[in-house]
Amino acid sequence: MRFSRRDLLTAAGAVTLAKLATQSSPAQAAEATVAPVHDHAAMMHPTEAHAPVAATPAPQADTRPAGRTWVTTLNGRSLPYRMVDGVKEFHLVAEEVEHEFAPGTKIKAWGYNGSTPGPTIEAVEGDRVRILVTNRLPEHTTIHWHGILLPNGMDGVAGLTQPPIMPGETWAYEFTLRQHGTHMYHPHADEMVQLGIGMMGLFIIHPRDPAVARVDRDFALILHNWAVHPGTYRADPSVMTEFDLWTMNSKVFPAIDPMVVRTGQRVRIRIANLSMHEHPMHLHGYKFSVTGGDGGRWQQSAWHDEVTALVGVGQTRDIEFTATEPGDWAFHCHKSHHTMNAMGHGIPNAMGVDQSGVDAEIRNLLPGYMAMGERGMAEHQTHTQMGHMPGPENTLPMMGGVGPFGNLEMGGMFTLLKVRTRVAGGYADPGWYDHPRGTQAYLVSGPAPTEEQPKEADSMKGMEGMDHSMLHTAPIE
Ligand SMILES: [Cu+2]
Repeated sequence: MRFSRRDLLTAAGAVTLAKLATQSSPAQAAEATVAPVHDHAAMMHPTEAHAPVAATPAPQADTRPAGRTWVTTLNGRSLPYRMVDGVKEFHLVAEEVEHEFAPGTKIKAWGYNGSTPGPTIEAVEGDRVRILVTNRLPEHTTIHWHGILLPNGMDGVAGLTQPPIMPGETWAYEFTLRQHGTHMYHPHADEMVQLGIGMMGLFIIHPRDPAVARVDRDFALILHNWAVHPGTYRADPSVMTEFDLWTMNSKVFPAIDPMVVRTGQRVRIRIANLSMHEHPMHLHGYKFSVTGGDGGRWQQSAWHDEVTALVGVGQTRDIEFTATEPGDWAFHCHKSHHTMNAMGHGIPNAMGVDQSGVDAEIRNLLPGYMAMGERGMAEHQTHTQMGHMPGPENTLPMMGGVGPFGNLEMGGMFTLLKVRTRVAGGYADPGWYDHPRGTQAYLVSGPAPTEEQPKEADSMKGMEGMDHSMLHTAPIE
């Protein structure tokens, strides 16, 4: 059965009336009577009316057919679609979500279909796609399809190419994909709030011919920054540059999925940046080719070898390499404060300051206080793990990862490329790399004992009963 535009609007009007009938408060009723269903009439698709849309997301099963390498979204998933009259129909629901950056910090964020970032949209060049967007937020929104070539009226800029999508409304965006590459989606309405607190997603368009730009493992992630002030449960959308958390797919190390690959495989990592800072993304152990950006895949003469790819704000970069050298290779932003979690901003610099005696006096006022920072900040993680100097609630330690040889002293934008000669089905995390004999750095000699050495014992004075063995036995998440 086909519906005309008038039928659709009448149906929508009927729904509004039915809702009205069930509402008891006059205020609610008044609000509902101004629901702008008819105001938007001119924005309905002018030629294609389709069946009225139920405000429920598409089926959850993976709908991607075999025959090509689809994207692995770190800590995420791809959005299922259904075929409707030859059109791939996706359904995004903009809504508030419970989000955990890593065990220890949870917030209420805004996202899509229950998560931030929203699920990855994957399609193929030449596809006609229809993306239904239901707004369950307390304010209006839109979605802009960042980098995608489409008719102007599908570009999703509130006030410019469409009225905003009001709470409770479902809108359709429909266009034919004329390119392939790594793209994004995000609101173009109240952006500082909506982007700032988690609304974003990846939109990956694959080449029509699966042999073109083929890889064996294809990873995708979005970089972002968050102002979750210590002890709070919502990101502060008014912050412009001083952020506390730096994330890949809204997670911080050690909660970011590792990228597991087998030796000999061709690997692509698609990096998108919807944060407010540039990120020089650095891969250890390999040089890679930068093969494309949000404008699509570059011709090969434009590729260049790098070990660090700068991903600008609002940009995407694709990097590719063949996995040759096994190991656990770090992949991280090279701005060192972006591999950290919330810090005590504004604390005086204690580097090189002899604090002996001071901490004992402060401890009289603040039991458990320990002076830190004199010889660097690595000791923060140690002290946090030992359970003293607890931070504010709902606040991850500044650094938190633990590896096979102790603390990694990392948080934020840091994860691992795990290359193995054999990998388990489903590319499950293989655990830590077992270094072949003779391929690891080794201890030659230690420091000669000096008068200065007993300092370590001094700084621990008054902290009796702490279990220092935790340093080496802390569980690995
Ligand atoms: Cu960075």
